[in-house]
Amino acid sequence: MKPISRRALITSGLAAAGVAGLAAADRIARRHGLVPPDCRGVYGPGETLTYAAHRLLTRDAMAREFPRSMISKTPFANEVAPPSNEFKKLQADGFSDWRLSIDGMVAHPMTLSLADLRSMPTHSQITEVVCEEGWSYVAEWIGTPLSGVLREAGLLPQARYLKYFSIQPEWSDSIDIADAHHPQTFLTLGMNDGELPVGFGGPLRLRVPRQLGYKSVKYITRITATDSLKYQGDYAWFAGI
Ligand SMILES: Nc1nc2c(c(=O)[nH]1)N[C@H]1C(S)=C(S)[C@@H](COP(=O)(O)O)O[C@H]1N2
Ligand SMILES: [Mo]
Repeated sequence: MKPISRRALITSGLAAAGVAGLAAADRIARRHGLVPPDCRGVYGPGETLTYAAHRLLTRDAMAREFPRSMISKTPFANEVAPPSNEFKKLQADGFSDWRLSIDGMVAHPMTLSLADLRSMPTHSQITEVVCEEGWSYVAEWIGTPLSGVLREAGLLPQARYLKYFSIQPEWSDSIDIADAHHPQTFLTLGMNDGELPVGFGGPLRLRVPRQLGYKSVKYITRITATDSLKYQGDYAWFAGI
């Protein structure tokens, strides 16, 4: 056999196996309810395979935590749009009027101030923010695990996703209930032993260290629990790392 035709044979064989594999994976994922909201379209089967594999294999795995000595000296804050007048007014009042509302599929919808959140159990983690553009930094994040807040709100068993909203309207996103309950998913109020700087999402940021940086949305104002989701983002909905 000439090398060229041999290579063609292997390539087409792999391609056929790949397609059969993705289709088979898609069927299995559907049977087990492991289908992400962006399962349609050209990348849909690939997204489904990634999501189903993560949920089956690494659902409870922890994001890597670092020693204090590895905290980045000059963490790189992603550029954000200039703050709105609404944000500036809240900032001028020391964020005393900042509120986080929790609604949707919960037994007790709540509206929490930053003081309310500070009175909840406080934890810290030293984890990495990994941007899809290829840069990252390590910082200490201080806050309260989202799972405790969801317990207080009485998250209903039929809820499958949480949508979360920023004071920057274009930065809403969503996670599944596994990540919502993950012990490292924090409502973050502090960073590196101090307040959470505005550049890094202060006064309130959702840290989702099991996923890429874009899921860690800054300036969180609302979380709503739902059983269905349409996803129209530019990036993959599930960005597990
Ligand atoms: N509200 C809001 N959240 C955001 C962003 C943003 O521009 N606005 N950028 C996202 C992206 S793409 C990344 S990689 C991280 C960057 O985090 P950093 O600014 O702390 O570096 O925040 C994410 N959360
Ligand atoms: Mo990013």
